[in-house]
Amino acid sequence: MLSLLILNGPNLNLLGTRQPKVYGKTTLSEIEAMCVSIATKAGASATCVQSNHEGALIDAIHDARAKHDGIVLNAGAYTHTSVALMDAIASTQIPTVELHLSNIHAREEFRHKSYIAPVAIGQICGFGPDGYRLAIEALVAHLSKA
Ligand code: CA2
Repeated sequence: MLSLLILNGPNLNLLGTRQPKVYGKTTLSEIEAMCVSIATKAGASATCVQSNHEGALIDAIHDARAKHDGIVLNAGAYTHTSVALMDAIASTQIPTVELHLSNIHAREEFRHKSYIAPVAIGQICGFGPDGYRLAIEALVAHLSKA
């Protein structure tokens, strides 16, 4: 059975509690429960991890080499700054889907740059929590082809 890591970065633990106009009212726990259910329906398992720390996210990507077949990554603001996260994905070569709740290309200029995009198999953004479903389905389809 395919094993997926759903990895969420800084501040995403606050989902549903602040800035509902930008990020919606759904909590991270609700999103994680949805991911497990969607992965199960797609014939995969999903492990959900969130950290506010860049190094912990890098460790989770390294650990995924031994445990998971693919990653859905919402790196939060580290998307726009972290060469280290980019290098972690590139060096482990784990198929990774970049995911954002908001449409980063329709927001401030600094959010248009993604260090994750060049090493991801694809990017999904702008669909809110439903983006996690799209990302899981796309990742499972990609891994099933491989
Ligand atoms: O749209 C996304 O998913 C983002 O990755 C979210 C990041 C942002 O820096 C990226 O540009 C796009 C921010 C996550 C902050 O999450 C919060 C949730 C609730 C309240 C405040 C922040």
